[in-house]
Amino acid sequence: MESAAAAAAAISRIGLAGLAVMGQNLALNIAEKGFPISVYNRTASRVDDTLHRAREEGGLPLTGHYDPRDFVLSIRRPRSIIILVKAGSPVDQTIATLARFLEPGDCIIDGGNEWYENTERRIAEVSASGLLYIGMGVSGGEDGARNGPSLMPGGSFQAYGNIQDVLAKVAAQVDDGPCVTYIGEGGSGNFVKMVHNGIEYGDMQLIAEAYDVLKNVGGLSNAELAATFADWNRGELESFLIEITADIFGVRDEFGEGELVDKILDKTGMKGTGKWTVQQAAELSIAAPTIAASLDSRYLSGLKEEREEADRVFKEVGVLGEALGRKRGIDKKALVDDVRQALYASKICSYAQGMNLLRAKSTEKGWNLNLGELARIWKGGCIIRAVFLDRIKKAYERNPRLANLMVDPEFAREMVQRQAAWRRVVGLAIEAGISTPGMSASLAYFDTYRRARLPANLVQAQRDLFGAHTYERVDRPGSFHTEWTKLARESKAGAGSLN
Ligand code: NBP
Repeated sequence: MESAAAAAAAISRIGLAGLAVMGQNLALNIAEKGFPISVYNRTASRVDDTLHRAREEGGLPLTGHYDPRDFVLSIRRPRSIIILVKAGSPVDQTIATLARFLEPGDCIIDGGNEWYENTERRIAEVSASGLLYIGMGVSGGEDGARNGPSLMPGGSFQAYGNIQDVLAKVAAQVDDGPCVTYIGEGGSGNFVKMVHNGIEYGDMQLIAEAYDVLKNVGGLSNAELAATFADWNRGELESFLIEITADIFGVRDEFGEGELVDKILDKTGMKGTGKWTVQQAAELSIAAPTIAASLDSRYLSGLKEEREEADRVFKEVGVLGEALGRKRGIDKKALVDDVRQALYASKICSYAQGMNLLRAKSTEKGWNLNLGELARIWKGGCIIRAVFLDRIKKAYERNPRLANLMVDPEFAREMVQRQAAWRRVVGLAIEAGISTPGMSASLAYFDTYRRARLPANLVQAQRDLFGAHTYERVDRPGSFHTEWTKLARESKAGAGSLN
């Protein structure tokens, strides 16, 4: 009955279809900001839940609809409808359900974690009926959706203009504005969200490694870890992920002794955006070793039973010698300080990789992405929000053509200041048999990128020897090929052996 009245009056400013965790919370956020909203969901009970919450929260301007036609007709034209359903075919099905009632100039905004090419396909499909389309990354989980997410809308600029006022109000607010900006054409909004998630994988892995080293090399207790992360959150590492990590160490287990974190099975789940990021990095020939290491770590974590068996096998053959495990007489305070610095330097490398991936894709697709502006809209609302992002924003403002974040003069200085601590932590972990794939990958990335000469000359020589792939020389132009084997035989015949 609520829906019939709304349909007749067509009063809603915007519509939202898909009322699971994200949709329900974003709808309440939009309503709370004073924009009358119509909501719809395939299963009616979620509409009821949302209406119930809107009433409980003081009568927010939200109308629920059980029929897609009523839902569409209840929205003021040109209509803007956000879809927040499971990515993939549910999005196509939802579009098909709603498109029958939409009119030229109306816009569909998919807020899911969608593969960017699906968005580009849909842009082309709906344009045949005069409909506009936006693929919008939404980050911040349930809490972000309800209280202010980071929003990454890409696609129709005209459609963005129609909802700019709504997005600016519902997004998280930081010192330099709302955490939303028009990202670019096509599927750029989804692509940027995907890389955001890849960077998030990297951040979480680096934090987990810091925890591993502090706990298993330094012997820190959960209480000490909670205090350490809380302290780090007051400095250069201040961020949502560091803050929640501090909180996690303080939560007691309700079923037994100790803290809950120790009772959690060490198997990390994933939904695919990290894998897509690594696949895209490979497609575009962009090195993203820290993000790739975080993905590999999730895969290896999944092999719980195999790891338990390997633990048994290697213990039996005596791998756990004196050198491995906790160090005796370690200076905890010094270790904590070193790990903080290693984490910060590793994080710079990881963001450099994500940003370079975004730039490469932007060049390929002509998206004209503004990297500084992307860093700005990630400062609030999203999972990777951090004080540090303001520094990244400024680095790209100083030099929009910056080849790599690491060579920004400020970041370069910070990395050099931290490199001794960084090397100590990675070295200590290697010696103790504690794997730090993210920190090690970041350090190797730094050490590879900063060297004017690499051993790639030898690889080129090998390629030329077995495949006649040719090589260039450092001292003259052109492409060269050498009869390596023949010359090597000749020189061997005339030379003595090494002894
Ligand atoms: P889910 O990804 O769990 O999807 C559930 C929603 O999809 C329900 O509304 C469900 O309707 C609807 N749906 C499905 Br499943 N199949 C459908 C179909 N064939 N036709 C119509 N509707 C269908 O919801 P979520 O966790 O709220 O996430 C929504 C999107 O936001 C996803 O793309 C997700 O990746 C992304 N995201 C999630 C988070 C997060 O923290 N959860 C964060 C950022 C982005 P029903 O009620 O009728 O089954």
